[in-house]
Amino acid sequence: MEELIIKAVEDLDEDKVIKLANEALNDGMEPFYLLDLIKEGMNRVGKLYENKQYFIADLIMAGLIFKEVLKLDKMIAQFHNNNAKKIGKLLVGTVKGDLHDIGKDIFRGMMEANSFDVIDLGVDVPVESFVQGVVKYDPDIIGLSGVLNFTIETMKNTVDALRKAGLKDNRLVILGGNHLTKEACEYIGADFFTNDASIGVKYCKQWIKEKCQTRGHEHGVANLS
Ligand code: B12
Repeated sequence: MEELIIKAVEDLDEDKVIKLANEALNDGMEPFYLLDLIKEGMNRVGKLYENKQYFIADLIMAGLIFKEVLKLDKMIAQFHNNNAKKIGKLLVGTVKGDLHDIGKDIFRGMMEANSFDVIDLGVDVPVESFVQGVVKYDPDIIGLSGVLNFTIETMKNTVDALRKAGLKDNRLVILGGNHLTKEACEYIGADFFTNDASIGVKYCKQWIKEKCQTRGHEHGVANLS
């Protein structure tokens, strides 16, 4: 089943992907495991694009297929959270010049499902908008998403601007994107990076827990297990 799903994404066969995804979810496959399989299919699409066997229209199609999977009932239910008590606030966006939003949306959905209040600035977000967003919403965590290589510079500019404006202290800056490395994260000056949204969520929950404990208040700590 796993390989069939990955192959259907690679072949950009939307009907087959949706059919197999529904079957897998009904058979009890973990929704986030299904997303990992779709992501693997997207990686193959990316490789075919690099090798000039696929074109930009194929990347667009791959993006559309992923978004359809995210709309499946069982997937939406996974991102749904009835818990009114919020444990922290995230400001997230895809940095300037980059229009890829699927990874950001997955991270956002997982954070919402884990009781975070989320402000999503969208894609192609200029440095100034992140700075203004932090002033306006006072988030605990700032999430920068990007998959294109040059976003390392844009992310660095964003973190530099936050520091310059005195807005970085006591906030976590977390980066997400396939191209990121430990070296890139250090260069950018962020606190953490990942190419796996669920690892990012775990890190944020732990960070918030420690922040709450250090400050000695009970804000949402009970929900953090
Ligand atoms: C679909 C797609 C598109 C779609 C995007 C649709 C959309 N709405 O997002 C469209 C058609 C718009 C597109 C355009 C382009 N694309 Co494109 N695209 C892809 C593709 C196939 C899949 C991307 C994707 O959604 N992956 C699935 C998600 C789930 O993975 P992800 O983004 O990494 O996110 C995960 C983690 O990184 C993390 N995460 C993500 N964000 C965040 C944020 C935080 C805070 C945290 C904690 C975690 C986190 O969580 C996610 C889930 O685990 C990739 C191939 C690939 N290997 O990924 C190429 C790829 C990213 N694209 C590429 C290129 C070159 C382009 C174009 C420049 C092509 C062109 N010539 O025009 C344009 C750029 C447009 C622009 N300015 O942004 C290259 C990038 C190379 C590079 N590293 O610089 C890739 C790698 C293809 C390739 N192998 O060449 N693309």
